[in-house]
Amino acid sequence: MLDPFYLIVDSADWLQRLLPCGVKLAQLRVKNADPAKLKGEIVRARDLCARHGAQLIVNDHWREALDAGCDYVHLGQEDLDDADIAALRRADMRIGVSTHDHQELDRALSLEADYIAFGPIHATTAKELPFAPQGLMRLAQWRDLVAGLPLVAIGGITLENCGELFRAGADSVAVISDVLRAPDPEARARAFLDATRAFA
Ligand code: TZP
Ligand code: MG
Repeated sequence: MLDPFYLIVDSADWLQRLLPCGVKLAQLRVKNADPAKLKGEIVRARDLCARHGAQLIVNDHWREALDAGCDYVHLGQEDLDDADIAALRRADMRIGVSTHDHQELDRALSLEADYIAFGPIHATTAKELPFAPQGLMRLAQWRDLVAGLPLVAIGGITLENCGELFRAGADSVAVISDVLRAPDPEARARAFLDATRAFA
C-alpha cells in the first residue's frame, strides 16, 4: 500500500530538505535535464530515499531508473508508448500510471499497473493538461473501477482539500505546489504528514 502523502519534487535538493520531515513516498519529476545531470539527480534521490526509509518513484526516465537500480517508476500514457514494460518487470520494477479517461485506465489496468494516478482533480498550474478538472464524483468512480489497486489523486491538491479526496476513495494524494511553493515548505510537508496519517 502507498503512503497517503505522495510528494512530487523536481530535484534531489528538495528531497534533502523534505525527507527529514518524515516524507516516506516521493517522486522525482525532472523535465528537460541534460543526461549527465539527470543521472546524478536520480542516483542522489535513490540514496537519499534509501537513507530516510522512503520509497522513491522516478517519473518518465525508466531507462535511467533501471540503470540506477531503482524499483519504482511513474509513467504517463506517452511514456507507455516506448517503455519496455517486459524489461521493467524482469527487473522487478513497479510501475505507476497516470490516467485521465476510461481508455487510459483500461490500458493501465491491462498492463497491471501497481497504482493508478487520476487527475487533475482540481485546476493545476504545475502541468498543462488537455483535461478539465475531474472533481470528486469522478474520483469516486475511479475508486470503483480500479477496485483493489492503490489510487493516487493528483492536481490542485492542498492541505485544506485533501481530506475529501480520501473520503472519495483516494489512497494517496500527490502534491507539488502546495508544498514546494509554500512560504515554509518543511512546515507544510509536516502538516500534510499529520493530516494524511489518519487515512493510512
Ligand atoms: N499530473 C496531473 S496534475 C499534475 C501532474 C504532474 C500537477 C500537480 O501539481 P499541483 O501543483 O499539486 O497541482
Ligand atoms: Mg511522463
